[in-house]
Amino acid sequence: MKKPIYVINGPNLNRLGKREPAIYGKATLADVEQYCRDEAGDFAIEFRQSNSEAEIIGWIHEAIDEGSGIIINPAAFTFTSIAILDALKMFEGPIIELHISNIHKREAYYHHSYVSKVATAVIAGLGPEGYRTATASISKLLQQRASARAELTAQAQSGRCRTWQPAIRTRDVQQCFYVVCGGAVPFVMSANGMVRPCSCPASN
Ligand code: DHK
Repeated sequence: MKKPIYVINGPNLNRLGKREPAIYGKATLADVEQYCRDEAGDFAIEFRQSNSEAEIIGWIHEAIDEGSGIIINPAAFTFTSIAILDALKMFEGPIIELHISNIHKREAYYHHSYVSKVATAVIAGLGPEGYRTATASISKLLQQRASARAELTAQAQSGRCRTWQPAIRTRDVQQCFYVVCGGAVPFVMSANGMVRPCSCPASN
């Protein structure tokens, strides 16, 4: 069973649709939730919104154990919360930071994001449609990672990766996949069957 994608929304987004429609559009939070469900393919969606920093951190912790990917619109906490950054650092899957408005075109206090330090990607300025783009992108990324891991496991089990010791093989595949490379397909199979990870020191 595939783990769900968590879509976490920060403060004031419960007022979406009524809140500054010139900036945030007329779509409601329920509308953008449906956009995510429309684009999620065979991934389930855990869609949450809170005006509480502690509650958002609790959901990130939940996603660490139960989730495959995180889409987060931290709203104003983007620019204030090291606590949310620290929580996201513990998440091993892809993280997409999402903003309805283009924060870089707005007031200076919207320019420095703590979350961007740990995000796999940042989407800003596409309006409520950004939720569709983020969901389609993260589910594609997760599928790519799953097929890369399946390919690597097949290679490892087929014994073609002569450079990997069985014990190391399992650990390094896991480690490289999440920590070092973080890309969709982190490894290249060379002609002699050797698996050459990007720049993973563990592979040497
Ligand atoms: C939402 C907010 O609430 C603001 O604090 C951010 C973000 C922008 C958005 O564009 O989705 O600055």
